[in-house]
Amino acid sequence: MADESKCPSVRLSLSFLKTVMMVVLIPGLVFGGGKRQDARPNVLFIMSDDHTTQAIGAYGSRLARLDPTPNIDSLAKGGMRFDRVFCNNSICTPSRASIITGQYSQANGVLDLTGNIPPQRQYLPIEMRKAGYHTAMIGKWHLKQEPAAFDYYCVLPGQGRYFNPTFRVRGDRSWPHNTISNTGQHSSDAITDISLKWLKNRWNREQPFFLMHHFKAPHDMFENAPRYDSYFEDVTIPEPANLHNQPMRGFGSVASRGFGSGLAKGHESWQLGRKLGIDQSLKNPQYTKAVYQKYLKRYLRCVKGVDDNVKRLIDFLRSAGELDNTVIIYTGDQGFFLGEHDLMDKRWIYEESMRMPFILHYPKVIKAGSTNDWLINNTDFAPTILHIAGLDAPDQMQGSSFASALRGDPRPADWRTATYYRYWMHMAHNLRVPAHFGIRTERYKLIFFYGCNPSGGQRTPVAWELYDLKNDPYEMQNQYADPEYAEVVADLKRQLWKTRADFNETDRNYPEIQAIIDANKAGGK
Ligand SMILES: [Ca+2]
Repeated sequence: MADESKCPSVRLSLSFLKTVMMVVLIPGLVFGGGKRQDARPNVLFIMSDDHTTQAIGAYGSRLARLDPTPNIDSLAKGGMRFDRVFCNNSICTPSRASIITGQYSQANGVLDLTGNIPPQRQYLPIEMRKAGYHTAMIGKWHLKQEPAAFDYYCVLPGQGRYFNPTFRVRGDRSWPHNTISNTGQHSSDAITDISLKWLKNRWNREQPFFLMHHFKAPHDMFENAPRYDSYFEDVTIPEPANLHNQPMRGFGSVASRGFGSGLAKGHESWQLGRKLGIDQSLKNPQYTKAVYQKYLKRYLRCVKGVDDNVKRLIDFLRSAGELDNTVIIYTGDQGFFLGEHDLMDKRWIYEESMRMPFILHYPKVIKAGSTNDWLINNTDFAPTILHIAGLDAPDQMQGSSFASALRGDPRPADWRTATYYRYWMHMAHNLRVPAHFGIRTERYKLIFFYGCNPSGGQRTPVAWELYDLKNDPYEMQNQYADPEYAEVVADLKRQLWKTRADFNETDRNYPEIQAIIDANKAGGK
């Protein structure tokens, strides 16, 4: 059992006082106005795991009519909903690494689930703490090494458990051997209890807080708290238009069509239906429908548990008189497929997986109910949070602050026109997603499937894909070979190679992949 009292105390230092002065001196963006001596706002960063925009009411998808997230929606209603926020690598550990470091995968070294971020490179909490914020990391961490850059941490080991979760904390022994357990609790309730306890008893109120509150839910396999067992029991969950008879001919390419794992019989390398206990004698479409209903209900019950616990955090801040002094961010670590294209899970560059929910509540600065459509990615989160705290991002961060958007400022003239994406884990985990990279602009998405591991190994077909998101928001028609799009393709390729060079995301360290790129740079299927 750990002794939590061993957390290092936080010292008010000269550099902290200097930073308070800087807030007043940095022109253009002054947040704050709380009662304490340090007027900067608290930052509550709430992140769930695999909570996708389709399952958030405020994003207005087919599921919005089920009202799955009234409390998260209330943050959007009183704040700003960001509509074009994307991860650059749609899987847990790499996305979290980009958020903590403000860097793309190759710069922070976390290409896949085996990566880690040591304390000296946990740049976001390092900077926030240095600037006098009281920092805490509570919930799912998934970056393997000790979150030692935070004043306080209480984190799940790896994925953690849905029920009776164990947490790693600071204590007498070395990381990761100090643990506490929350017997009899669901992880969403336990994580929120710990955050509330920290806010009530451990937060030094002379300092603004920076709390990263990370739910485990709704990561698969979804297990909800028993109080939600009957939630949506008698409801038929609306299906996406592209659930059945997928993948259709226009979708994808030889490199992607039929890959991945889905819900339909015959497209389930991950055996989702079997794992959900679906009657194996059923045939499509009844089989697909049965898998879908069970998959979605289990997912949405976990989402409900997240949303109810978000309310507990909001209620506490209100009762403590801190709601107006707190920037509340709600996001998920990536998107997720809920049957679209007959796909499950994430990993793909396609919209449902690449897009992140991002809602920011701060009524002192944001006009209630506003929206934003800048092309933002998860390397921008750290620079933005630092900006809100009155700080410049350190040079090694590759993302850019979008904090000026909160005031409704126009998009800066030099803002990115394309956001980069790369998925490395070729054909992993019986989910059979081939490795690929690409860019998304406001209107288009260009994808290159290179079809191998960093060191070669198993090969799958190589191909390019192009989607025109203005005319085809659900990415049903690959336009790469259409001569009408030839100029668009040429322009996107120029942007792709430039973006890769700008962020040191080239493949010069991976000769097997570079050879495939060189052979297919101009053409491809
Ligand atoms: Ca995740």
